[in-house]
Amino acid sequence: MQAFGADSPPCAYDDLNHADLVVVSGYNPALSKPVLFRRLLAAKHEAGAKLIVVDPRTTPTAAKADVHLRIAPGTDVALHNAIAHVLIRDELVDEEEARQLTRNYDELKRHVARDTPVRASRVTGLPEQQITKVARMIGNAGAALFLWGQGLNQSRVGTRKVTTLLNLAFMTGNIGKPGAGPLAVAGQSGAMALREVGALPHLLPGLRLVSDAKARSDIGHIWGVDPNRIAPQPGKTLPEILEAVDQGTIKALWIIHANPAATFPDTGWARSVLARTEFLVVQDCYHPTETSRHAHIVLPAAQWGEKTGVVTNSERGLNLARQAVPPPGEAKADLEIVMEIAREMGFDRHFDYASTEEIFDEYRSCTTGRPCDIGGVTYQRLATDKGIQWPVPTADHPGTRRRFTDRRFPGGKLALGLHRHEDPAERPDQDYPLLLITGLVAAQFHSRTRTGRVERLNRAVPEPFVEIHPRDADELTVENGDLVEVSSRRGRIKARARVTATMREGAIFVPYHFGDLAGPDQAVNSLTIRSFDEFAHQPEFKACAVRVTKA
Ligand SMILES: Nc1nc2c(c(=O)[nH]1)N[C@H]1C(S)=C(S)[C@@H](COP(=O)(O)OP(=O)(O)OC[C@H]3O[C@@H](n4cnc5c(=O)[nH]c(N)nc54)[C@H](O)[C@@H]3O)O[C@H]1N2
Ligand SMILES: Nc1nc2c(c(=O)[nH]1)N[C@H]1C(S)=C(S)[C@@H](COP(=O)(O)OP(=O)(O)OC[C@H]3O[C@@H](n4cnc5c(=O)[nH]c(N)nc54)[C@H](O)[C@@H]3O)O[C@H]1N2
Ligand SMILES: [Mo]
Repeated sequence: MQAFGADSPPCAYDDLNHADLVVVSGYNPALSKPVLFRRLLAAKHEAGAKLIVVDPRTTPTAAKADVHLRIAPGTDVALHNAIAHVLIRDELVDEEEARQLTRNYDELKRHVARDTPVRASRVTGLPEQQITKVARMIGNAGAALFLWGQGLNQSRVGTRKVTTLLNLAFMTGNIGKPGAGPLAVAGQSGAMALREVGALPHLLPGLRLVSDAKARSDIGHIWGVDPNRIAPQPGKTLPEILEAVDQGTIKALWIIHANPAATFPDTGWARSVLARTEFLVVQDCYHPTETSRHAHIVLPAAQWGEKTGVVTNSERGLNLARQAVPPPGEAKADLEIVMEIAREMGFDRHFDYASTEEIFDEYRSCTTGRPCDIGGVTYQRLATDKGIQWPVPTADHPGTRRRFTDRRFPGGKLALGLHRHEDPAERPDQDYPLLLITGLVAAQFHSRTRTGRVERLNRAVPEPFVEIHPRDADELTVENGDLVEVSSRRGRIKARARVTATMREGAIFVPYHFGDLAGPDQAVNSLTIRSFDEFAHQPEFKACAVRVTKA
């Protein structure tokens, strides 16, 4: 929103097949998005695209890179600014184009004037020649595609990391043409849809802002409710909700489809808050979960194969997912549960839908004239037009592969992010000398409510492990396979050491999937810190100070 003036995903997966250069930053799709990654490797093989990976670890993704920047955790803004510096210094920017595309190119030029690779090298730990080389690869690419993941987002400066990465695409004209631009791949299949339908605290359906009076009036009209009853101020984000429960201003909490007692940072705190909630309802497909354990009422929910609905993927493509099997026992689709409760509360008139198709059709009418206009999409059409990409305003519209080919943006011109590097909230010190990176493994999904039940997956990764560099391990006299204790100012876990040179010195990696139901001393998020991005409220899951000792 800061860069484009609105939530505006420009690219398509197809761009992978047209790029000369793909920059992957803080993202490990070899494990987290294997289908996409196979497509990336195939494109690399067929079209000879080069791959740059920025990651503190030599992940399976980084192992396939032409250039791997093994960056010091949390220092991406310094790297991005130095790359911008070299692009300008080496005259790799078409300045006329950059001024046409962006509103503040000359300000950026001044902003990065002193951000030489030598200076950035001291912050990022990267050789200055490598920074220069990568900048030249970006500057000389015919079409460069930028992909990133939680290594950028999950930081107290996550928005800054991302917008300074976008700078590199915008100043080199890598937008609105095949093979070029920022392709943000969402973590979960419905993440894009959450934004479109308004299921974030600051949004209404059709990518509208609750703070916009016209938006409230439009949506109030469609819903048949008085627009004055739609709150003009954004709702609370998850960290703010838990804070409010802690302070007693929220007394009742209804959690649908989340397990924060395992996945929120500093879970010792989160758990104690949830345990003290005056009235806690948890709606989940499984029980107990780390969260449902604290519930006064558990509502059994159907999961994805047991219900019908539309999902939107990261390239704005819509797919109809049809029910494959009936839900077991008393379980019902979330939607049905929500509607039943709404009716009990007296909102019968507003919740009398007979099918998800009826709801989809109402939602379509919310998108008229909006960037995500899907007026031309019906359940019937989705049976054949699989993955059709919005906007699709009319029935005869073919869908939109990539946006901004006319280079007209929601905010007029693109905005470049002018930011400085700032350290993570916690730095290594004498007591806690190592930096903890958490992330995923291929064999487990999130808090393991599902993958934890699959024997083969559990055999692959049965418990947390700690990746540690041989020199750090030596100093601690820790050997491969040793049981170690990892502790932070907030908690501690026990885990097996994996001594490996794929890890950066001074940092360790622990997969985050394990909560306190996995076993004693396994709740990985008991270590992480409640530090959040200033705009997006993403937790800083990739950097907190820890100590490792032999258990
Ligand atoms: N198997 C499996 N697949 C999944 C999921 C799962 O749980 N299991 N979850 C899904 C979801 S919801 C999501 S959001 C995605 C997440 O997918 P990814 O974003 O690919 O996964 P992560 O492991 O969180 O982080 C990516 C990388 O960021 C690196 N990193 C850490 N700190 C920094 C830094 O400061 N700078 C840079 N440049 N890199 C850094 C880490 O070393 C890590 O390799 O995966 C999705 N896919
Ligand atoms: N340390 C650390 N922590 C992290 C991360 C990290 O990289 N490091 N990654 C973060 C990221 S990117 C994410 S996305 C979060 C994920 O965090 P969560 O969303 O809290 O994790 P899940 O385990 O997916 O929890 C979803 C719950 O919903 C249930 N469920 C599944 N399908 C349905 C359904 O259709 N209806 C209902 N009602 N329930 C359902 C599942 O059984 C599960 O209990 O974790 C975050 N936590
Ligand atoms: Mo995620």
